[in-house]
Amino acid sequence: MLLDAPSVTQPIPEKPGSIRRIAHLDMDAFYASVELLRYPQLKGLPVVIGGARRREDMYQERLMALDPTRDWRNTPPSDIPLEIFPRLSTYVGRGVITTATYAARQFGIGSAMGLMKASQLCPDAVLLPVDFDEYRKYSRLFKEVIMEIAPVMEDRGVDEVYIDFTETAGGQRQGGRVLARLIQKCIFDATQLTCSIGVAPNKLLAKMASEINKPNGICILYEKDIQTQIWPLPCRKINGIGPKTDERLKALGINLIGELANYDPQLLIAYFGQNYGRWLNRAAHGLDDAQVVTYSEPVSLSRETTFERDLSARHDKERLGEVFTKLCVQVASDLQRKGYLGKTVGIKLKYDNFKTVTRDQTLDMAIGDAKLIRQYAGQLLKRVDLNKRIRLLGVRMGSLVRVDSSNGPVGSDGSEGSKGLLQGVKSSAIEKIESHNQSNQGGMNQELF
Ligand code: DCP
Ligand code: MG
Repeated sequence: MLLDAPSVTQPIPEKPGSIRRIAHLDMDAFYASVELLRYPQLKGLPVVIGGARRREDMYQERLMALDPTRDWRNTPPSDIPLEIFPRLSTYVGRGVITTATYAARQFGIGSAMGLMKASQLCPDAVLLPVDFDEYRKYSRLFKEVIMEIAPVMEDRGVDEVYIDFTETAGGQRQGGRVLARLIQKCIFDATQLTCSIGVAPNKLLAKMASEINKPNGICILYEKDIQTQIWPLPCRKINGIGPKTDERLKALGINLIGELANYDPQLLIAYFGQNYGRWLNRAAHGLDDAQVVTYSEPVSLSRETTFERDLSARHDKERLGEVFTKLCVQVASDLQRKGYLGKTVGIKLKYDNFKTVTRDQTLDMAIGDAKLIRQYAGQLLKRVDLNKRIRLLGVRMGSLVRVDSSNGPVGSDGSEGSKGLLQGVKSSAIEKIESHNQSNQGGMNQELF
C-alpha cells in the first residue's frame, strides 16, 4: 500500500541562543535487518528481500525433504538450517529487490534491481520473501521510541523520520550528537535494529547527512561544512533531484552539487523555470526553510501489482478483470481500516514498453465501497490504450476524507460531516452508477476487463 502525505506545517519558535538543528533518521537496510532478527543465522551473509510474500509454512516441504524423520512443525525460525533458504540463483520471475543486506550490496546489488539480474551478480545470496506486517510493526516500535525522547517528529514513511532537535532537551549539545546517540541507543535497546542519523541546519541537509556515515552512523553538519561535505557529492543526492533532472544537469556539464551551486542562477531559471530553477540554486547552497511536519493525513491510498508476464486486454480479459477487482477490494479495505473515503478514483497501467499512464476522475461525493470503486475505475479504462500488453495495473483513491466514527466523514481540513451524509454519499453514488449503466446499457464492462 502506498501512502502520500501532504505538507501540514507547524512552525516551531526558536529560543534565543539556540540554533536550528534538524535531524534525519533512516533505518539501516530496514526490511533485511528486520528479517535478520527472525533469522540470526543469516547475519553477515548476502541476503535480499523480494519476490513473493511470506507464508508461515513456506519452508516446511524443504525441511521435510532434508530430514523426514524429524518433526519440523514447531521449529523456531532461528533453527532453520542454512541450506533450507532458497538462493537467488533458483529464482525465476520478474520480481524486484526491495532491499539487500550490506554484505549483498558489495556485489553491486540494491533496491529496485530485478531479482534475476541480481542473481547474475551474486547467485548464492539468500532470497527471503517480504513480510510487510512485520516491517510495519518495527516501524511503529522505533517511532514510539523516538516520540518519547524527541516528540517533534515527522513521519516520512516506513523507515525514516525527521526530528526537530532545536528545542528538544540535549538537541543543541555537540550540534545534536548527544541526542542522536541517545536515540540510536534507545532504538537499538528496544528493537535490536541500527539506524543512521544526520543532524544539520535544515531537512535538506539532514537527509544528505544521514547517508554520509551509514550504517549505524551519525553525521553532524553545520553551514560551514557545506562546501567540504556537500559540494563534492553528485547532484542526485539532493532530495528533489530525480533521474530526469540529473540527466538534464549532466547535459549542461553539471555533475556535482558544487558545480550546481556555482552555475549562473539566471541560466538555471531559463532552463528549469522560475520555481524549480531557483530551488535548484538554493538547494545546492544548502538552503531550505521547510518545517518539520508533526502531523499529516494521507492524501491518497493505492494498490498495484506487476504481472508475472505481460497481459493482453483481449486474450487475458478474465485474469485482468479478476486482478482489477482484487485491487479495488484491497483499496476499499485499506480505506476502511484507516477510516477514510475518497473522492478521486484513479487507475495506473504500465505497458510492456515500461510507459506508464494514469487516469482519474473526481466524483461529487466520497466513496469507499469496493464495488463502487471498481465501477468508477472500470470507466477509466475507456480512456487508456488497451491494445498494448500490460505489465502493471494499479488502483488509487485520492482526495481522501476522514470518516470519524462518531460524526461521519470529516474532511482533512476538519470540516464536519455526519452519519447521514455518509449514507447519502453511497446512495447518491450508486444512483449515478446505475443511471450511467442504463445509458450505457452495460456495454462498457463487456468491452473492457
Ligand atoms: N524499499 C523498497 N523499494 C525500494 C526502496 C526501498 O521496497 N526501491 C523498502 C525496503 C527498504 C525500506 O524501503 O528496507 C527503506 O528504504 P531505504 O532506501 O532506507 O533502504 P534501506 O533501509 O533498506 O537501506 P539503507 O541502509 O541504505 O537505508
Ligand atoms: Mg533505510
